[in-house]
Amino acid sequence: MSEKIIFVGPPGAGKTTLRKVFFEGESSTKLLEYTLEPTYGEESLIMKLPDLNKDVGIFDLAGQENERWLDTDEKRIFIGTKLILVVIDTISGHDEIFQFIRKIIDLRNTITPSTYIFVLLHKIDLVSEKKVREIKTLIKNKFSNETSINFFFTSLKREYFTKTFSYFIDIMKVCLQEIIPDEGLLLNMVEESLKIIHQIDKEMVITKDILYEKLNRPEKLVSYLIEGLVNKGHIEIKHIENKDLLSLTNKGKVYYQKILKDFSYSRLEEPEREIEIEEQIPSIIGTIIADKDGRSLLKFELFDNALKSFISHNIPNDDTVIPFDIELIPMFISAMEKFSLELNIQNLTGFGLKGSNLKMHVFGYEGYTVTIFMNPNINLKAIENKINNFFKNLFEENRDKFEVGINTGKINDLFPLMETGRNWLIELNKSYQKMIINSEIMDKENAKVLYNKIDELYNEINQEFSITLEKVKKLKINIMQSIIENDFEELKKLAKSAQDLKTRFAL
Ligand SMILES: Nc1nc2c(ncn2[C@@H]2O[C@H](COP(=O)(O)OP(=O)(O)OP(=O)(O)O)[C@@H](O)[C@H]2O)c(=O)[nH]1
Ligand SMILES: [Mg+2]
Repeated sequence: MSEKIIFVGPPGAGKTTLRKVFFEGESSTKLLEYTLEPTYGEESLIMKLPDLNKDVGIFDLAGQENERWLDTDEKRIFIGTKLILVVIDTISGHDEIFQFIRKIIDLRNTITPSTYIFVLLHKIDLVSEKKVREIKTLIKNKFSNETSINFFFTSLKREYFTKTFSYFIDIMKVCLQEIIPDEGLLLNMVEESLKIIHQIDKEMVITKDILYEKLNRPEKLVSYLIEGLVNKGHIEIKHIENKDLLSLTNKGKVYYQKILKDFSYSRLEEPEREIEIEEQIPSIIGTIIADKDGRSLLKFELFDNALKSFISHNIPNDDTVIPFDIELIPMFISAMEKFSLELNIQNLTGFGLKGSNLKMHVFGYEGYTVTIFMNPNINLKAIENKINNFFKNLFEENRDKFEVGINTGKINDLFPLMETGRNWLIELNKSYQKMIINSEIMDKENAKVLYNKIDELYNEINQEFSITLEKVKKLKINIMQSIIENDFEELKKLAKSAQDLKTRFAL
């Protein structure tokens, strides 16, 4: 199986530099120092991901030949591409930027509508923060109705390097989405559910039959989700002339328009946040325990309102915070479980959902599901046993109380457990951090720091040591691959090799 990514953009925007730094292991400092020749025609390479049984072909198109790629029959090159990476220099004029993006959107819409577009507004080191903010606002106004497009602000200068690398990891993840069940599946599911809302919202009033037809999903699944959404007060059903007419309640309307964006990869909703300031996200934020029907019973949080604060968004120009109703998540999970055969899902425990700043994972226990919310970069495997043991004990020791909760809906007896849960979360975070500090485990946060260090290490090695330089390049490529493949064991080995190289050369 192979996927295709195309770099396209005006001449001199930085396409080849980005390609060489992130896919060929070259040093960013070196490439910023010595300008590359403009690209002629098209250059390509293949990134192999054996663990995922996939290859990704990466095509870099010469900016000087854009007429050829965009206005002649050669635009065929875009057909079947999973992702178009549009690289544009942020110092370019607004009109130039928007016209180029518009052109690519139109091209995508006509010849390859399922292709995702990522626009990298590159070299932000050369412009003021004010200019970046201005462009963000303009983009939001101009392109908010477009689908399957995302914008990132990037630079290869040291202070932006790790962030830009993170974007490339995200880009690769999107490119490989279908085959990373851990992160893609539930996201799709939530999106599917939101499509129901979206469809109803679009039509204002719709009969159940037409809705089934339009969504083209198993009828039972859709009706189950509708039932849940009616119970939550987001949808209402009116029975008129033998037809069930669905419409959104006001509550549902406000809610879902925001949420649709919360769980897409869109980062445009965060224009006020500066690129350098990384919000510190705790390793494990909280958990929700629900019964098999998706009714939440109990919530543990690291601190009061921890889940809400990481899952919600500040809406610009309007200080209201619209929280995502996390208690809907167990409902989605339960729906998936009930219809897993129809949806062709085999392994139900271990789903993940990645929002913009957190990731969730579902553990199944007899009669219950436990959803853990965490930092998207953590290495869950390292603490899986601890989590399992804690919940097995919890359910065993409090069986009666949980049963009362399930059977009568009365959960007062469970409340004292919240304190226990919080203390456990605090301890779990501490022990996770300890393992990281002691290098017993690697996680993605760590791996990104390592990647940055290796990119710098290149400069410290004398150019005559060409074999070592090749090793450094290879190391960079391997780290990127292992992050994409979620291979934390391999990352640990790579960290060790990096350390060896560092002690030999960074004297
Ligand atoms: N300041 C700054 N310069 C950059 C950055 N990234 C790339 N450059 C510089 O931009 C110039 C052009 O880079 P290329 O990668 O050759 O541009 P390209 O898009 O491949 O150009 P064509 O091949 O003509 O289409 C080079 O001098 C790079 O060093 C960055 O993040 N910041
Ligand atoms: Mg080039």
